[in-house]
Amino acid sequence: MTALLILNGPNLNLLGTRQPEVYGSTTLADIEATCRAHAKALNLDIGFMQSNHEGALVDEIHAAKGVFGGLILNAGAYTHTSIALMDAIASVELPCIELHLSNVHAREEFRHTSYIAKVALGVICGFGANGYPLAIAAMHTHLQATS
Ligand code: DHK
Repeated sequence: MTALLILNGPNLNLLGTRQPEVYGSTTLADIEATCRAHAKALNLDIGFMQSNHEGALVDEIHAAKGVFGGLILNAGAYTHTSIALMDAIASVELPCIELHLSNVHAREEFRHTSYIAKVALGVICGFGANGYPLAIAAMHTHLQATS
């Protein structure tokens, strides 16, 4: 299946104006456009969504099964708290890349814990908006290798 779902969690709708010194000045709409261009070049279909609500993200992960071959998830602060998201990813058995704009390991201690990493193929963080195309490339390579 050559489609992947890019999910964005709480406060990522504010990218562009939210703490630009941490998250950069690229908006989520800009990131989506970049993702779509990169995916098209790789002949991949993508879904792209953002929600501030944990349950909505869980619902999207459930709905991804059978539709998408992989997930790229920037769960925002839910990364550090959400057993529900971890369980959802484990339940659908889709490969998942955990993504962050900032280098969470160079930040506060509470950002060093990730429930998502426990069920993720790998983690990309610290490369700003460029992490999204990096994650698409990594998932593309993984899906090709496993199909
Ligand atoms: C985004 C958030 O909203 C934070 O809660 C995470 C992540 C880091 C990011 O860097 O993309 O701790």
